[in-house]
Amino acid sequence: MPNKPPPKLARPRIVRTVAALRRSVMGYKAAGETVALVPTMGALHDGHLSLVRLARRRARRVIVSIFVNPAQFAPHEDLASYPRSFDADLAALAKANVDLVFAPAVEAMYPPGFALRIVPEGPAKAALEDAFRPDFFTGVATVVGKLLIQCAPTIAVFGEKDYQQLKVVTQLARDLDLPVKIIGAPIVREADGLAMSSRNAYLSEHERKAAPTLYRVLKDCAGRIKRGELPARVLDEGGAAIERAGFTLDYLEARHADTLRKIELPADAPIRLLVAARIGRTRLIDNVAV
Ligand code: PAJ
Repeated sequence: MPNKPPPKLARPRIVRTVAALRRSVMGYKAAGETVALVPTMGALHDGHLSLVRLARRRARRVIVSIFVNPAQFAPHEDLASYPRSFDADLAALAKANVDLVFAPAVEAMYPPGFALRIVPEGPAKAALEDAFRPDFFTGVATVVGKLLIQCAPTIAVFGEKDYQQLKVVTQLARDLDLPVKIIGAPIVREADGLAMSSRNAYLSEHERKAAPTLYRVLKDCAGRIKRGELPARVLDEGGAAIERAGFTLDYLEARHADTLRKIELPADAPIRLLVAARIGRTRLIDNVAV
């Protein structure tokens, strides 16, 4: 028997303009197909690909957007050095059976004369990421609002890795009456517990060794709070352990998992612990359920 050739992977269609995107989406919709959108900034890792796999299971057509969104970077942040790996991303997305990759240029997303900002409140003003990156969620809400309107997906998948972002986007879709279901996907981690992130590439060997401390401390704090210890005390000690590992702590907080409001007692469930800390030139975030 002749060997069967390996299954041919259809390359995803690559689309650079909103007009071309709309033509494809209209074709899907005319055929009665459901559409999932997975927004990304590229430099794809297995965390991103887990979102794509979830989307693949939930919709007939999967669109992945790759757009490093200047509007969500502050002037001192890493827009210029943000990792870009379009060819590798495309190969991974072909393997994941993605139908369409929307990769607009900055001018396609923000043409000359562009004059809108979506300024979210509620979960965007929880005094977590917003306290350290004041314009970040305006940039995120503006671009995600545009992407949801452009792609008109049935569902859109976001990672719990960016837990506050997931809440902001859920609220955005609700407040704008967008007919899309926002789905949260669990955090994918390296073997040693470090949450996968495009920014992990910035870590030196030494910093990379220290980085799993964040997850270790989160898990330890979650266990102690679950057993009834007071969150304030547990988190104080956790914060100190994170700083001993070489980090500068931005925050380590216990919040209500749905509303992000501050909680004081272990009984204020469900609780989510969220952390942000800097090591060298890299800022890492992570979170766990209690
Ligand atoms: P980016 O950092 O590329 O992440 C894209 C999506 O992947 C987000 O929903 C993020 O939460 C998810 N993700 C990242 N690391 C993950 C991990 N380890 N496990 C599970 N999911 C993970 O987040 C953004 O881009 C941007 O802000 C964007 C939403 C695209 C708007 O510009």
